[in-house]
Amino acid sequence: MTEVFIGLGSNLDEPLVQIKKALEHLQQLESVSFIKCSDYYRSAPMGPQDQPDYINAVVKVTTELAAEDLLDALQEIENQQGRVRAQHWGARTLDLDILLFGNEVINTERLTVPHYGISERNFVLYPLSDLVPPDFAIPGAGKLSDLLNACPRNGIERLTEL
Ligand code: A4P
Ligand code: MG
Repeated sequence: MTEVFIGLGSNLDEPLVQIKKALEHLQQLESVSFIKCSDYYRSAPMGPQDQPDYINAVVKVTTELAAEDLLDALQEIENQQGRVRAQHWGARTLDLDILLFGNEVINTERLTVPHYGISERNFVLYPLSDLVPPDFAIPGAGKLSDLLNACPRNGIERLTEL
């Protein structure tokens, strides 16, 4: 069993609905046990600015799957929810990223884990901090509290009314 953190992001077609639907899809996977989801956050787009704000969250699961098999399952959910790969860092109905896969460091053609943006993205670090203690260590990047201190909030907002 591996403990895995998955990042969720959406900024098209009712993002909040997309995130909730993605969580349902994740819960339906037989090979994945759902543990806990962070709060939802609204964040300004990283990348092209002519796109809507994002809703982001992080979810903690356990799985018996190998990392690339989990990636297959996540990409299938992205596709089910109408993901079209058009522009790099462009608008999307759903993005599911494997942020952490246990303590594993993976560098294959299809997979870089820990996710390459984990240590500097406000929309990853803030939701992650809902799920783990401040001294949580990210392989190769250090303590979560130090990463958070170094990361500009850039207006990220925790959603309270859903
Ligand atoms: N891939 C490699 N490592 C991973 C991993 N750890 N998890 C490969 C998931 N996939 C991984 O991804 C391209 C390829 O990355 C996959 O086929 C997989 O084999 P993609 O989802 O098709 O493309 P992408 O998401 O457009 O590219 P990229 O570089 O992954 O973008 P990001 O890093 O996901 O960023 N702004 C805000 N506020 N919130 C956001 O959530 N998201 C993005 C996308 C841009 N701006 C954002 C947000
Ligand atoms: Mg992605």
